[in-house]
Amino acid sequence: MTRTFPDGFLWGAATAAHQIEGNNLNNDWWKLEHDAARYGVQFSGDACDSYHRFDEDMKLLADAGLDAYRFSLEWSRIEPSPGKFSLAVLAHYRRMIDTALGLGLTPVVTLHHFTHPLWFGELGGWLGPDAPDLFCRYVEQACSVLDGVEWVCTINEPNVLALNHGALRRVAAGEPYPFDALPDPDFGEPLIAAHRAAAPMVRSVTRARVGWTVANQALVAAPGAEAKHAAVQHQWEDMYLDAARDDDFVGVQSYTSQTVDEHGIVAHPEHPDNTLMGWAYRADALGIAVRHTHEVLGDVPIVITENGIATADDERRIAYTGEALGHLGDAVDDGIDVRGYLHWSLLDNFEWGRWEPTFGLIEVDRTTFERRPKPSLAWLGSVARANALE
Ligand code: GCO
Repeated sequence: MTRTFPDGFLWGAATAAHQIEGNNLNNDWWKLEHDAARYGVQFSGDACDSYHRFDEDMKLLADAGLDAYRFSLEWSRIEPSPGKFSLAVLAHYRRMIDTALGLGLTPVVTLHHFTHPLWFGELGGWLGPDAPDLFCRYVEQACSVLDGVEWVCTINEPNVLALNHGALRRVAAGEPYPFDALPDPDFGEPLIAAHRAAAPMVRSVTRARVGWTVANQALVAAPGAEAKHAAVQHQWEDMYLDAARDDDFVGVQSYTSQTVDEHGIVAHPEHPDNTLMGWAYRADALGIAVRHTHEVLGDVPIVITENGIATADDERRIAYTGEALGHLGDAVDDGIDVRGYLHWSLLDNFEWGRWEPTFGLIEVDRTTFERRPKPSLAWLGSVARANALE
């Protein structure tokens, strides 16, 4: 059976600055990697050296037949100290956008992907009184290089950011790391305020469609746990989806699905099929995530801004992605407005404290930085060229 996707559907892959650029010395993740090294947290170090090799990365993507590239700008490079902006770094990101456009890749630009300049944390981070204004001051400068960009994501996974920062706050208060934490609304609220302030700003000075991207956990209620499920779903993702009501699109990011019982989210049980993240192999999660997002947001167009699998077995990556695209196609056939699919990730990269979970369509030698495309890259490229899945 051949399943065709809508005309103009974007096919691409995604990355994030800190996971691939290398040597982001001035952000909170770099500091955390060093502070938490004794717990086994690994260093991003040179990462994939994509700060210098972005053209090679993009060329591999375009040559394979894909037509979109999602990447992020690094706030700590653009604004190394408060209110002081680096024109050279802004010019670097402009070159990235021009390189993408020159290769026929539609750039999908994320303005914030998990990292903050160190000075932002020193001013109180997202709980600081001026956090949304400080973010907007950076966004205003970032907009100066966005001419010709059609898709902008303000903040990546605000819900995961609220989860991580909420957990770190509890650790700083002397509690053990809360592995079962939900996103902390104290962080969610300023993030929502920042998005609501930044989105119209970006829209007014660019021609981009503007939205943000939400980590969707495809939560499913255990029998009898409907009320708990609704409460967890609200705190996990719906409050962030609600904030996208006036946006031009919403990014859906989906990897796995989890059950909610009367106690909360059920941890993934050990299973030989689990991915290198320890997550259950659930290619159907993408369909659940898209349908739930549509239920909450009605006609707001959807872009799949992340979906993929951490595995050392590339055949498995192809199988997972093919299944996920089948579920996505079903949702599209049911009339849900989906504009594109951006696979996570283009490269094997720094998975936030770990190098082992490999999500990439391309392997990277971390001493020579040589790129070695995997069969999944050519496979996804052939889906993109056909705009169809066999
Ligand atoms: C996130 C980020 C990515 C991750 C990916 C796999 O969702 O956490 O957007 O940076 O690497 O999701 O965990």
